[in-house]
Amino acid sequence: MRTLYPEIEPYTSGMLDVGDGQLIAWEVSGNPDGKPVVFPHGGPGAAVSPRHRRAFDPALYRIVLFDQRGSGKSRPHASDPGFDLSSNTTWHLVADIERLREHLGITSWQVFGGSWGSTLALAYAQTHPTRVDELVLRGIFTLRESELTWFYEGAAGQIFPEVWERYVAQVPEAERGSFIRAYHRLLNDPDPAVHGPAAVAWATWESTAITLLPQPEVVASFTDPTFALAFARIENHYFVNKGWLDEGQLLRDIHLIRHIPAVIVQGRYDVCTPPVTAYDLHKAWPEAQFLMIDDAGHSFDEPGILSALVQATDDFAR
Ligand code: STX
Repeated sequence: MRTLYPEIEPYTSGMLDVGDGQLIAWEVSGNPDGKPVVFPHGGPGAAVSPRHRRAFDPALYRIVLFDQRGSGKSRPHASDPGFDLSSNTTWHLVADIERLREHLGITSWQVFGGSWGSTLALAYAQTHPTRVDELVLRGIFTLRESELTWFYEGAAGQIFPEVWERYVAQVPEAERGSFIRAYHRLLNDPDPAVHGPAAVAWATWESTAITLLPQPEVVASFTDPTFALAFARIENHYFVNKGWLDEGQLLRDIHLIRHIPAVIVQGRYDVCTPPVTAYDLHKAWPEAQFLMIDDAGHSFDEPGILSALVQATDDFAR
């Protein structure tokens, strides 16, 4: 089993102005002359963490982490009162990654994304295929209707009924026809007594269901009220808008990137983004290495997932 590389600090960092009043927080760690890799984080609306640097050999990689618009250390933050989500779409994020690449003087790079990060990695690669050296994709999510319905409208609630019940309890009975819709109203209500508990319930549901075994410290970190509000608002905004993607678009357009070396890592017991999507991607893209981890859930930190990811980054660097 492979594990994370030792802790490292960034050797440079900054805030990139991407327009629309948005500043994107970025950092670079590892070897300045190493192989470039960029890490689109999950959610959308989560953030990068120092642990993410450690999926890459710091002697071999130039590791670029950034927080997407409205998330993490980027500013303004989606928890700010009156935050405007209108310039926050999949295609704005794709353009931001290009802007960051140019800002750092990188010709092309590996793209390493899990969960929503896999969605964004696929969208970026299909838009700018010449800029992508390899793809490492984990916990595949393509934002199809069936994927949203599974996790946010009730089916997955049968696996974690006691947590699902708390997600449902936030929504008045008359609005339970679509929880994504109902949460859109709650999360964007200006009253903190309305949006606050809704955000925590949304983030509790998702963070509980992403690990194979209970991880109270994971739930605690993702239900911090400020983190939860940005995470829930941004995710819900993307889901109400179907990610600004045609249904099935990212699988339909695999032909644009089939020549790029890729690894797909999927946990068998991933309740958040269940294996069917990774399997659909594998069928559309048989050239990509497909690894089903039989004893893992969704999270980056599942031991079997992490081992496969580190092995993949090592293999691509050597
Ligand atoms: N959302 C899946 C996703 O990207 C559909 C995701 N879920 N939880 C996370 O990311 C964090 C662990 C990063 C909070």
